[in-house]
Amino acid sequence: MVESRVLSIQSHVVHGYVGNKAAVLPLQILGLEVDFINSVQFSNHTGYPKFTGERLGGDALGELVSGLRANGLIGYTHVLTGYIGAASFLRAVIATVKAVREAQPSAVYVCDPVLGDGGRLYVPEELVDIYREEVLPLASVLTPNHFEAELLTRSTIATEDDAFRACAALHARGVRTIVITSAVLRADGANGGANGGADGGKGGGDGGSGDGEGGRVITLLASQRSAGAPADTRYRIEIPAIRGAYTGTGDLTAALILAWMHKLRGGGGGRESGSVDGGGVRGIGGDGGGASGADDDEGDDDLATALERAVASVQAVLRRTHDETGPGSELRLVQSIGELASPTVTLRAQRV
Ligand code: PLP
Ligand code: PXL
Repeated sequence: MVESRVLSIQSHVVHGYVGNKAAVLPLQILGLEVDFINSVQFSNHTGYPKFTGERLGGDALGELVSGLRANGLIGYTHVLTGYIGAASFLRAVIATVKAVREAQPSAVYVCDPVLGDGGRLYVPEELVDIYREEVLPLASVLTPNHFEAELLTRSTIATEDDAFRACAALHARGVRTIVITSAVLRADGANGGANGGADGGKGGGDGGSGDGEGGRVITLLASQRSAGAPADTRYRIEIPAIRGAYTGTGDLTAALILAWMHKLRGGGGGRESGSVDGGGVRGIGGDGGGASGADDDEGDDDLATALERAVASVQAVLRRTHDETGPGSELRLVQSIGELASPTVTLRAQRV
């Protein structure tokens, strides 16, 4: 295969698993070569009562990139970015993506546009417009959550139709693949009703059957636009929520989507990624490839399979974290290496 070289620009935390601490190990486990720049070095994530540490400035990022470029080391096949806390740093990231593309025009940029969640912004508001105007035209793959998709499209998303309308608007800005990682949708209309089947399936501690997560479903929606194709390819995965707030989930999800899209090629602008990794990747997870019950056989099935495997690993990590440590704890990443390497797919992507 074309060997992957990922440049991951994300947070480092001494304790815990967010940013690069959540992304690098899974990428490496899946066989991707990853160079990482730590955009901050904090004692722990910012959800704790206290955190200490330092941020990398935009100029310092530029300096590292100039060193890489001077040695001919900037030809990355992928760039991955997550939480960015300041406009000056975001602008340096934009310059970095452009520098990588100069050396490697086909480089795939996977952008998790971290802005906020549940109606609350946790970056300066000026970042929203920079993402919208300057980052979207560069991004190959975008992984917003529900709120971020709304912010980036200045729309309200209540239904699946709304969500795909937002995806269309993002495609129009130049993004080929959009994965809304955690939409919470009004269950009216055509789908939704079928959720019950996704048997929350967690034995563990809290005796389920009450309300709470009992039937709560998070919906992952994906839309891919290919040049010349008559319509966008759209998928839905309904995911039973696991109780608790697990910081770093989005970072892990984006890294796994990058890795599996690469390993299965197909998505993300992979115009020239010649072949799949050795090692019989298709066999992993035991499904010999008959991806996801989609009724036709477009190459885009690779996206469905990539999403299924990413979700399977994330679910396994969250379930283990929930069962072993209770809600709100750090991801049990190291303990989940098996499920990261060989996800067992149970939740299938439905073609929409
Ligand atoms: N929660 C669950 C249970 C998931 O499976 C996923 C992604 O697969 C997420 C959350 C991702 O959510 P976010 O991107 O908002 O962190
Ligand atoms: O998971 C996103 C993230 C990244 N980086 C830092 C964080 C968080 C979430 O809290 O604190 C430093």
